[in-house]
Amino acid sequence: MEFDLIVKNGVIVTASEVLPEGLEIGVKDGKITCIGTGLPSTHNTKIIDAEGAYITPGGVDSHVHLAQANSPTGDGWETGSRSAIAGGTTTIIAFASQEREDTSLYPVLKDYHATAKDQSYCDYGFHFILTNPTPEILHDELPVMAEKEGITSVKLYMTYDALKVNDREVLNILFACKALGMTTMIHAESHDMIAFIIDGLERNKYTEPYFHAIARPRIAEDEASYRAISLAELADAPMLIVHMSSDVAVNHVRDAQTRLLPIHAETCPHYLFLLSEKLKAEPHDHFSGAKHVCSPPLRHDPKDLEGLWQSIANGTFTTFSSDHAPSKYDHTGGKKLGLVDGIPRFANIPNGLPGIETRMALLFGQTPACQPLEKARLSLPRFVQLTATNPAKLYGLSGVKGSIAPGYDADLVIWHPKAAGACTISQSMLHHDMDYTPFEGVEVGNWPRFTVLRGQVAWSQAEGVVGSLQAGKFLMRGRGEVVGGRVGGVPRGMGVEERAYWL
Ligand code: DUC
Ligand code: ZN
Ligand code: ZN
Repeated sequence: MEFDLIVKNGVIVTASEVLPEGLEIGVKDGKITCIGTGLPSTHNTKIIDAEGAYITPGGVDSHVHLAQANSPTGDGWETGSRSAIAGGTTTIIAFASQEREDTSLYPVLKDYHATAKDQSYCDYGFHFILTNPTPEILHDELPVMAEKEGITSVKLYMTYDALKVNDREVLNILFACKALGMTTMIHAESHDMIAFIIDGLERNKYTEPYFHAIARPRIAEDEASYRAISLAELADAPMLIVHMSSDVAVNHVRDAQTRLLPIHAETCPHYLFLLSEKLKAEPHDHFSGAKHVCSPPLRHDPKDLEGLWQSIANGTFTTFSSDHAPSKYDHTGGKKLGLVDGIPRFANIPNGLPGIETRMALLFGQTPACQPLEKARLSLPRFVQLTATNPAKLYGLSGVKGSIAPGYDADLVIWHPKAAGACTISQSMLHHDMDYTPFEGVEVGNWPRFTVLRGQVAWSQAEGVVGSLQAGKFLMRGRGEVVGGRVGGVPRGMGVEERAYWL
């Protein structure tokens, strides 16, 4: 066989092991066709010498907001996917969002396809955000989405007036998705607790950005996470709780997983690296805390970070996503919507942080590749599970994305050998269309030297983004895999046959 590409002299990392040094990856027609030694090359074969560096699967970022109507100043597909590829991510799954007045998902999907087509440097898929789950949508449209359109996951919100669904609707969605092998993602924060606290803060004129973190306490995430898990348990349906920020809530996930429920959890870089002090005003800018407004909010205590790092290491988290949800800071349509007649009003600040490009390096920097063993927060295989293999499995891309193995798409991150890639994150080095990064000044021990998308170099740190804007293709996804736990259990306190009476 004549290979199109051979990557030599690397150390391949998979979700289960670090392979012996010196194995070569042979690529033909965009697929990994073999891993071995002494692979034959011809004058047509491109050779990349990894020079002893680690090679990990191209990142799968399964929580990304691009071209969203409610954040018009953030990234669209071109700049968001450019930023992804420059940070080692080769697949993104972004949100096609149903507005309350949308009574069908077909136009939503058509519009979202139109924004992404030929506008992506990396491969992509869509999740639906459901805000109006009518019986027609659940029973007539979702089956078509799953079986014909390749969309096998939905996200729900338990909070926000414009987006929230009630518990009955959550149940309806869980049952419908379970039947179709779709994964239900849920934003778990208690709407009424938060609304009550915001009223009090506004009455008492505590409206600076920092009070966003006071308005959404850990107990609000704790209560909603437990409720979401209980609803999933009643429905016997797999679920992923997105962007978990605090160990208080993650404990419910751990308990559920111990009982073998198919409950999955996601966390994001900002919850592992940043604290709520970032929402306080800088001396020269009383509104600067708005840059760090996201929901759930950054937490107060270094112990919160520590608890989440433990759940990264011990397997509780299934995925590590960016939740790239960008709104420009210095823009009256962005974060400065929260400056009303010059007065800060945190409740008006758009929620969300940019982070699509920094996700991979931030986590890789905490592995033994960049840290002495006693300081490393996670192993290299765990890095691969969280950033690529698990999201690919959970969202129906098994066998195609997220692994370095024959038959998979040749999506690779080739890191710098040893410490050659160490850098300090700064806005000036990034490729998003944003005016800040929340990780300004954070040091990382390495950065992707090359990102390879289906056998083509799309990012070279020496040359920049070298892939094409039309390179990214839409991914028709299959049924999601239950990564942890299993369906078929009996909810706590119920008899084995009870469900049969009401199903
Ligand atoms: N939820 C998200 O998933 N992203 C940004 C803000 C939010 O509430
Ligand atoms: Zn959310
Ligand atoms: Zn999000």
